[in-house]
Amino acid sequence: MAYDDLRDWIAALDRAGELKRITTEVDPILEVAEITDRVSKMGPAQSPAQQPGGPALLFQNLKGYPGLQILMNQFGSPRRMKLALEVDALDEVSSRIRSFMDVKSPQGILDKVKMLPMLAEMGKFFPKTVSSGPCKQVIKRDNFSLLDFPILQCWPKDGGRFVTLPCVITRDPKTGKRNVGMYRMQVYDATSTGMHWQRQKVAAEHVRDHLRSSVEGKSAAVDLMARTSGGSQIPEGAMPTGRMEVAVAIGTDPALTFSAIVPAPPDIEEFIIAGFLRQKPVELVKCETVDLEVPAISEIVLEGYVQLDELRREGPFGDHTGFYSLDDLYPVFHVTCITHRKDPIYAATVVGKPPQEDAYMGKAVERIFLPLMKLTIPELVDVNLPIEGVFHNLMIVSIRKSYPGQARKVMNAIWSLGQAMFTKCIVVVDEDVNVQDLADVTLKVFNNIDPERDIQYTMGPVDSLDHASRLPNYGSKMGIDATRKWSSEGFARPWPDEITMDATPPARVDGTWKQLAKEVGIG
Ligand SMILES: Cc1cc2nc3c(=O)[nH]c(=O)nc-3n(C[C@H](O)[C@H](O)[C@H](O)COP(=O)(O)O)c2cc1C
Ligand SMILES: [Mn+2]
Repeated sequence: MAYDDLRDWIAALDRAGELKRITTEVDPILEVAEITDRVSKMGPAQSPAQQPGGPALLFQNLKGYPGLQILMNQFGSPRRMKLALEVDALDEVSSRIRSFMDVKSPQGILDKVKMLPMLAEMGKFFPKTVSSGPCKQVIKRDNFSLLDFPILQCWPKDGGRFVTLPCVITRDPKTGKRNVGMYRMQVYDATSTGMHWQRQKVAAEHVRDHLRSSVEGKSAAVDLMARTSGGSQIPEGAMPTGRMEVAVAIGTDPALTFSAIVPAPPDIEEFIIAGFLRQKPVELVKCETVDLEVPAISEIVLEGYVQLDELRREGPFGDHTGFYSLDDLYPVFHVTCITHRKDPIYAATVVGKPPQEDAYMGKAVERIFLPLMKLTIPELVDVNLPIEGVFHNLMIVSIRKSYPGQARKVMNAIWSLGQAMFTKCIVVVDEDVNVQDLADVTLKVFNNIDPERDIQYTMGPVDSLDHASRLPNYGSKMGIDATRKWSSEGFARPWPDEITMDATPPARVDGTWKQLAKEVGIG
């Protein structure tokens, strides 16, 4: 049963004992983030009854914002992430994806009949446009202000207040397809914000497509791209003018919010992904002032545009790397209309030193994408993105190795696979290593490598949040081939056996273990 909207989801969290209401007065400036950070770092040690992540928090008494509420930490634990996607295990989502990928060409009428339920289910993925919805309860075409909402400042050195959980909707000018991406927005004033889509993200490409189509000829387009590398470079020379429309939905059902962070191929609309996850179509309504659609159930909708020739300093911002991301140049979002529900609930998150809420969102992506990664990397067995590796710094993968050099082939495949291109360090192990067990990984990897031989460096795009790369967005990456080396890979020495006790003595020891344990003092 899909969650209808944010309120339905809040009610479900409440029923599951996963929500706490905070009625003490709290300031959206620094305090909400501080409280949420403390709660999100609560773990079994602090509260044995609790799982890691602490509860979701509904702040009901906000300094300066009477009557408004903020929802924080909604995805902030393994259990809530599963609840959000309505599964008992995240692997259920991967199995559903696999079942759609496993479709064979039907051999006869019976096979075709068997496919019908699947086709019927697919019908639920596609969004529906409806004539109106709760997000239109209040429509403000003028006299609106972003400052009417309890937008957070999270960290002391942040450049200001940031919208931290927005679903940013843009349209591909070539195909007309819509994209939903989560890109933070720094509030500049009542009607404008920054738009932090990083250079390699889909909405940034939409901007570039508008720019490309504003010049004549391919060489002019090549020249324009070189001059306007977005983000970190000030464009040299005259820029084409024009606008790109943008709509932002804040506070939706959890499947939709989650779909905005999913690293989907650019041509797949996140509305379809959300429909797949919730098994019910996303309902969309037309915007008032731009040619875009937004989820009808959104708590708050911001409509507006970015100017193609305008960039402004954005940041710094305390980021999920545990460091402030440096300020840089990004487009400016100009708001033309705000619509919202009555007494809107503002949904936000805080990112900073892990673990925080985004860790569990990232872990869900890791599980859900494994079968999709296996499509292009069939030898892949398992993947672990350790939380402290902040997703783009470290990926550990196990493979079923069957030919020389295969670990390096896998690294290169990962570096060319969507947003996995950002991975700064890839560790490849054999399938007998459990990548989820960092102790096992550490033991095997560092025993098994000859660093000079087994480390592969490459250059390419890196995450915009990487503060160590020699240039913004461009730097080096490293892969460690920690698989066992074969003679066909030039390894001429014998390979030692791993230590395991054979069966006979342990069986004898097992038999007398009770007595032995007493003598050792552990029984
Ligand atoms: C809480 C949170 C905040 C994020 N903020 C940004 C951001 O400011 N800029 C950005 O480019 N990506 C950000 N991301 C990652 C993107 O949402 C993610 O890469 C997504 O796949 C982008 O969608 P797209 O592939 O449609 O561009 C954030 C993710 C999360 C979970
Ligand atoms: Mn996308």
